[in-house]
Amino acid sequence: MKASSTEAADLYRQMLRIRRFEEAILEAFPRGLIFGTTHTYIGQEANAVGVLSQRQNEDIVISNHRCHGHFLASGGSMSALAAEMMGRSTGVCAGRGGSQHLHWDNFFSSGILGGTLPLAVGMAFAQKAQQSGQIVFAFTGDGALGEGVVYESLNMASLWTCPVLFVLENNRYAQTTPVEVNLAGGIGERFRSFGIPTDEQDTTDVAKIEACARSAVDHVRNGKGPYALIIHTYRFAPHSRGDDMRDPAEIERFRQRDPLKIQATSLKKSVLAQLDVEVRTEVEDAFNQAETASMADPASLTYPIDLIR
Ligand SMILES: Cc1ncc(C[n+]2csc(CCOP(=O)(O)OP(=O)(O)O)c2C)c(N)n1
Ligand SMILES: [Mg+2]
Repeated sequence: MKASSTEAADLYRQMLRIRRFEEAILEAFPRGLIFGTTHTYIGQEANAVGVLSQRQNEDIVISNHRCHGHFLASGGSMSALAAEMMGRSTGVCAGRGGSQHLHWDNFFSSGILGGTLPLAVGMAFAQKAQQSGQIVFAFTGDGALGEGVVYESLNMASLWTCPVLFVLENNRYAQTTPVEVNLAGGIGERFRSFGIPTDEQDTTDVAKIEACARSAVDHVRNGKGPYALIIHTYRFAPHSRGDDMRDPAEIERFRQRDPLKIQATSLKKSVLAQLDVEVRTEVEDAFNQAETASMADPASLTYPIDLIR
């Protein structure tokens, strides 16, 4: 089924929002505006946007350290995300979580590699028990496949027919380690050995990812149990901010399949120009709002300690 021009433009707009937001984050760092570290989603935008186009309002999304794209594609507020990273009281978690630790509505992220999968499976099991009809989208990277807890989670997800879609974003590196150096066998086999069906795609075409996500989500939503969508992708920016040991020629080669460039080919120049202005304005406004907000109140951090006492 071919997307209408409005749908095609919306997919592009959502990817552009993530791209421009992440670029602004990288620019804000040297200005001393951001606390902690950050992992940008530049180059991987088609995954979040394509997959989460199939999300229904009450569905749950669980993400990892590279979570900004997933958050924005889930409908999260751009200004609250910028504020969170600047430690402001108006941030997603009132400025206490930073780049990696977000909780808003049914969106959760954590920087503990692999640790998000048992959470995802537990939440999916709860949805099944409550017959809520909600499903869980669990985004994870290739590097997390080195964590043992991932396999306990896959086992339980399959055994208990949990409504969870695993989205494995293989950007071919875990920090600076190429996937070939730390992963024996294949990625798909790891899921299939637990009886979890897979779809494996090497693409940055958002329309294609959306179509694959549609069948994957159909499977999960219809009570058939977990499913894994494995997407071979690439990040254009460093792992976090400056740690890049990849061959520049390799990065350049992958830039030829920039998801934004691919999607732009199906849109008119006038539409692209209009979206460019709209998104630039949105990002500028988001950063201005965040920058002028009050800092997080350190006193609010004592809340969990009081609870223990
Ligand atoms: C349990 C744990 N070990 C180590 C780290 C440090 N760490 C942060 S990101 C990362 C690599 C992640 O690689 P991958 O899962 O492929 O995600 P990508 O960064 O490529 O998106 C590591 C080792 C961590 N956050 N958590
Ligand atoms: Mg990776």
